[in-house]
Parts: sequence; C-alpha cells; structure tokens
Amino acid sequence: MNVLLISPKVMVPGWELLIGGYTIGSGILYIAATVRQAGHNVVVELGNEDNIISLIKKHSPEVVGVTCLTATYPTAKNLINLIKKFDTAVLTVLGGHYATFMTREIFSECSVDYILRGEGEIAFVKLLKEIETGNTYSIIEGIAFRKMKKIFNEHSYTLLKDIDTIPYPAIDLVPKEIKDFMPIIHTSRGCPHRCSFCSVSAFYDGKWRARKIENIIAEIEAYASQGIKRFYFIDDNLTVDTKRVRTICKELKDKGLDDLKWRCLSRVDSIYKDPVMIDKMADSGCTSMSLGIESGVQEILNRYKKNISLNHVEEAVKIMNDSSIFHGWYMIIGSGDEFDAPKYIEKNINFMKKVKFDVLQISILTPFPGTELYAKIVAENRLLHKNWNKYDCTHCVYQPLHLTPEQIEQYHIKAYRTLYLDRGLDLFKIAYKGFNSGFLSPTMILTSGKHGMDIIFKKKKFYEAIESFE
Ligand code: B12
Ligand code: SF4
Repeated sequence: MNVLLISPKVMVPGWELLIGGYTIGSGILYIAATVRQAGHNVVVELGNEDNIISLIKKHSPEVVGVTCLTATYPTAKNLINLIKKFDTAVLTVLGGHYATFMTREIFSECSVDYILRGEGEIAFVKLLKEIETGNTYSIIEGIAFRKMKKIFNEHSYTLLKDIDTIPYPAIDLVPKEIKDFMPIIHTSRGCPHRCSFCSVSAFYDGKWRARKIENIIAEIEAYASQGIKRFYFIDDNLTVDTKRVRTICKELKDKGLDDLKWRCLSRVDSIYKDPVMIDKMADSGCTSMSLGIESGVQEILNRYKKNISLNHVEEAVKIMNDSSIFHGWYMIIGSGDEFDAPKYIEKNINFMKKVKFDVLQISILTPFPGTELYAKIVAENRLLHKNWNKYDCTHCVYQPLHLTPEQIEQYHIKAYRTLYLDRGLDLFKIAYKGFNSGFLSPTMILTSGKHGMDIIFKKKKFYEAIESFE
C-alpha cells in the first residue's frame, strides 16, 4: 500500500524558532520504519494547509497518517479535513499525545477515520493489513474508529511490550526541509515518575521500559558507519538506572564510539546520587545535558510531585558546573494552585539565581490534556480556552488563583531578563562552551539575542517576539 506520513509543518514558538527551522519528532519516523518493514511504500512529509493537496496528488496514498502534539493538533485537524474533502476514499489516521487523550473531542470536529491511542508501531501495521484485506472496521488494540457516527474501541490503548523488537527510526526519510537533523536514539521509553504537569507520565502511565544495551550500541554503530558524528539520546529520563548508563558509557568507549558527540535529558536525583556517572558520560562523548528543576519553591515542587529537594538541586548544579558537560535547565512559571501569587514567583526567580546554568529554558505552566494538572484545572473551571496552538508553554492558558494570566506572562519575561542579566559577562564564556559542545549554534544565539531586544526595547510579549522570526 502507499502510505503517506505527515508531521505538521508549523513554527510553534519554541525550539524550532531557535534552531531556525522546522522540526520532526521520532514518533513518525518509528512508524515509517515499521510500515516499511511490513512491505509498504512509505514517505514522510511536513504538511500544512498550503501543501497538503499537492502532497496527496504527488504520492497518491491509500492511507495518510498524521502525528500531533497538543500545540500542533489544530494544523493536524485542518490537514485531515482538507484530505477528506479532497478525496473521501483516502483513509486517515491520527496519533500522538493529544490524539491519545482527546479521542472523543477529535471525532466530534475532525473527519479522521482512525485514532491511534498509545504507541503505534505494531497497531498501525495491523490496521494496514486489515485495510488491505478489506476489513476497515476491525477491532485492534489501541485503535479507535467511527462507524455510522458511533465511536468504537474508544478506550483501548496500546504500549509496546518489548521496545527491542521495533526497527530503528527511518532517519533516511526525514524531509529535506529539516536542516541539520540530529539522529535521535531512545535507549528507553517513558519515565517512572509522575509529575503532575507532564504528558510523558500520563502517556506511558508511569512505565519505564529499557532497551537491551547490545541493541542500543548496534544502532549507534549503524549511525557511525554512515558517517554520523553526533546524536541525541532522547529518552525522557536517560539516567533512571545510573548503573545502566555507566555500562552504556563503557560500551561506547570499548567499541571506540566515544568520538561521537551526544546529548541527553536527565534528572537532578540521579546526578547527586551518582556524580561519578557524570564523569563517565563526559568521557564517553556526552557534551550537553538538559535537566528539569522546574521550580525554586519547595512547596511547588512537592505539588508538581517532582520528588526532588532544593538541596539536591544545588548539589546537582555544583556537580554539573564541575563537569565539562554543557548543561541546560528547565524552569516553570506558575503552579496552578494557591502558590500562583507574586511572593512565590519572586521566590522561584530568586532561587534560580543560585543556579549557575549554562542555559535556562523558562516555560509557563501549561495544562496538557491527559495530565493530572489538566484534570485539576478543568475540574476547577479555570481553563481559559481551547485554542490548542497557544498551548506552547509561552502563553498562560489557565486562570491563576491570585494573579491574572497577563501577569504570569509578564513574570515569564521578567524571569528570563533577571536570570540571564544576572549571569553578566559569564554569558560570553557560556556561549563559547555552548558552541564547543554543539548545543548552541550561531543562529540560536543571534535569534535569542534578537528576541531579547524585541522584548526589552520594543516591549513585545514573549510569544510575539519569538513569532517575529523569519
Ligand atoms: C524531542 C522533543 C521535542 C523536540 C522535537 C519536537 C517534536 N515535534 O517531536 C523539540 C525540542 C523541537 C520539542 C519542541 C516542543 N515540545 Co517536545 N518533546 C520532545 C520529546 C522529549 C521526545 C519526542 C519523541 O521523540 N517521542 C518519542 C516517540 C516515539 O513518541 P511519540 O512522538 O509520542 O510517538 C509515538 C506515539 O505517540 C504514536 N504516534 C505518534 N504520532 C503518530 C502518528 C501515527 C499515524 C500513528 C499511527 C502513531 C503515532 O506512535 C509513536 C511511536 O510509538 C517529548 C517527550 C516524549 N516522550 O514524547 C517532548 C514533548 C512531545 N514536547 C512537548 C512540548 C510541550 C513541546 C513544545 C510545545 C515546547 C516548546 N514550547 O518548545 C514544542 C512543540 C514543538 C513542535 N512543533 O512539535 C510535550 C508535549 C505535550 C503535549 N501533550 O502536547 C512533550 C510530551 C514533553 C512533556 N514532558 O510533556 N520537543
Ligand atoms: S517531568 Fe521528567 S521526571 Fe517528571 S514524569 Fe516527566 S519525564 Fe519524568
């Protein structure tokens, strides 16, 4: 069968603007790999309202699969509606975090035929097989569908039992518009923690599954043999099991793969518990790492169920500053409860001054469907709107208890301004370290500088400034 896989071609304010282009997640590339392995013709494209019909004409697909997050769902919905208007015979499938949690709402406003709930590698291939044999309404675990205005299999959900059985993501199918694509490797999927705001804990239901080390190393060897020099361990939390990470590092060295540069995401607790792991990581090619502190107020961390203490944060920051690894931290403005008050936001910002970060990405707390936070905000009737494209962590989309949404957005800017200006001349050293680590590119520095100027001198809102990127 001809299968067209689409990732929405959108500039959601965030990393794409900083990296100066469009982006694609690994999910759709994993789906592409399994579809190809099952013997179908598959192409991956970036789609928007302007190019979708020409893509359909070009590839003549029998099935179109579209991926989405919350912020990219509006585009995904428009694409599917346009496809079905153009040719009802083309079957459409939507997957991703938003699709998993908002199945019923999606069927009420989008002409999509199937919604994939959970991980799609096995279920999607089963669906293609059924469609090929003429069974368009089979019950398959993880696939909801609509027949005669009724929704079937709505609560079915699928997670892979063994993540070693799936092929490597089809990075050779990454669309040409994506500049400077860095191969993404998952050594594990999910996370055992259950932070209240996190879509990952909701999507994987607090489950963490690790791949076999031989399989991970074989994937890296495959990339190295193609001349690839850097990659991203994109696990939600690479360091859940620090012993395992040390083994991966040892294997990288033993196999002579330590000249490849890599980056990853980690957590404060594994760093202060096993600081030697950080040395091993640096020694085996790790040049940059991102970590969530989220808040400098212990009460808020407890509400987030983050399971870390501010003492541990300080310890972890010290360890990272003593290492050669370029480190980026995540911080959130907003708590979603009574701590949404000036006193606590100021306290949050003041604590972050102690964190001698290399980079800091500050988000506004965003209630993503499926999360505990979303359920709470909805139950308290404090969701301001469902303009999902604004669920990009730069807009305040809920009503805070003791502030206005605009005040939260102003604090977002204040936090950036205060915390970066506080680093003073260190910023030059940081830029140098960032270049060397491969984390920062000249485009990122120039773009962020321009955004900063627009915010300070033109008094633009944060999201207006980053939207002005061309
Ligand atoms: C790498 C990453 C990025 C990268 C790449 C973005 C991208 N487009 O994926 C960058 C840094 C650019 C980024 C940016 C953002 N990100 Co991000 N990101 C991630 C991260 C860490 C990994 C993504 C990934 O590779 N997942 C692994 C794959 C295998 O899973 P998957 O994509 O869900 O796909 C599986 C299933 O969902 C399903 N499936 C998905 N699509 C389809 C389609 C079909 C047809 C089928 C059959 C099945 C299917 O099958 C797939 C295979 O099992 C995730 C966390 C996570 N675990 O997903 C956060 C995450 C996706 N990001 C998130 C957010 C909020 C953002 C930003 C809005 C933040 C910001 N302001 O910058 C932007 C939005 C960017 C955009 N336009 O997409 C949230 C999304 C929450 C939500 N519910 O919407 C996540 C979940 C983080 C979190 N902890 O909450 N991100
Ligand atoms: S925020 Fe990080 S630690 Fe918490 S559940 Fe999500 S991925 Fe895990």
